[in-house]
Amino acid sequence: MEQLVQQIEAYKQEIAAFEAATPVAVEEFRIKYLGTKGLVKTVMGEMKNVPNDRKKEFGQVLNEFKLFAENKYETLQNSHQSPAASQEQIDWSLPGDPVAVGTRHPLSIVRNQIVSIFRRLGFAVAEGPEIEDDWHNFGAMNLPEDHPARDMQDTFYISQNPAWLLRTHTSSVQARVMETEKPPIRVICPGRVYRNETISARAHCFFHQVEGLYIDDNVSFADLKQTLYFFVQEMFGKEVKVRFRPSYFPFTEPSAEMDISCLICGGNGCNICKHTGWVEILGSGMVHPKVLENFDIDPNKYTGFAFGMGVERITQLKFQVNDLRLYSQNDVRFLKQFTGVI
Ligand code: 2NL
Repeated sequence: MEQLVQQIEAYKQEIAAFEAATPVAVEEFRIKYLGTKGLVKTVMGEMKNVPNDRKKEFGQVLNEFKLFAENKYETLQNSHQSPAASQEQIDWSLPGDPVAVGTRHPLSIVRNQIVSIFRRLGFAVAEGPEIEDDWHNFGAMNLPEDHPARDMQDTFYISQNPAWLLRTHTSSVQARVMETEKPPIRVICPGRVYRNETISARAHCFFHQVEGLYIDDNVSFADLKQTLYFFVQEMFGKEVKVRFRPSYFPFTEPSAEMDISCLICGGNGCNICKHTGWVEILGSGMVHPKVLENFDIDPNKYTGFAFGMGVERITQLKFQVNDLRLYSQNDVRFLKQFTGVI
């Protein structure tokens, strides 16, 4: 028994001196001392050879030995769990996980292009609320009380308070600009607008507009034509032809709609231009004197032109999107086609 105790003491010294440079060495320690065939188990097996009256005393020695080995094992393990040690396990040469980058929505692409063309001409960008009152959306724009656009059938009114509505055009934003600023005014207003329409390939209950307004002394219809002609050339190319047709809007007088030569068939006639060779892209006109007066802008001193275009329409012509519903369905097969387009 004395010999056994001496042997255990020697093992303890061996354990105390044990050093592990790698996690593999730590595991070797566990197998050698604490494994099922390890030294601690072997020494414990000696208990049966110890005389009964000394079993208690030897039991204590064994317990202490076991604890000593276990503590050492824990210390070795901890020394290999430090951040420095765990970093050794990372293979820095492995390829990274791919990160999926989204694509810009076609309407955002085209809206940004429109905005950047007008910014180059000195137009500032203005935005405003989508929930409006009757005055900013209709009244200030010279829409009479009995105009069909004011009808419950055509406009979304807020049910809790019918004095509020969802704007039907971004003219309401220009109204707010005229309310707070003096001429010269030169702004474009991009934004979402709402109309109570049954959803189909050609109609939707919301769509996007860019409207423009330029008020100063001596602003003429020639300025309107040249500004919009420049826009078309920048947007669709130098070879595109334009024409203006007389039209009517309550907020402009005179009013004109602008057509461009069909991009699809080059003017020879196709489905898009209904075999006319021309497609309509925007409405415009000289700001109605009543609209100017609504904001205390003297129509004898100042004149202005305004225009409005649908972003969906311009996008349809640029990218041949022929169903309005595609814009809001968020089908990735559609959206992915604009990968890489800025
Ligand atoms: C269209 C036609 C138009 C305007 C919008 C406007 C704004 C003010 C004063 C006068 Cl503040 N007019 N906007 C003028 C003519 C036409 O839009 O077909 N839009 C899609």
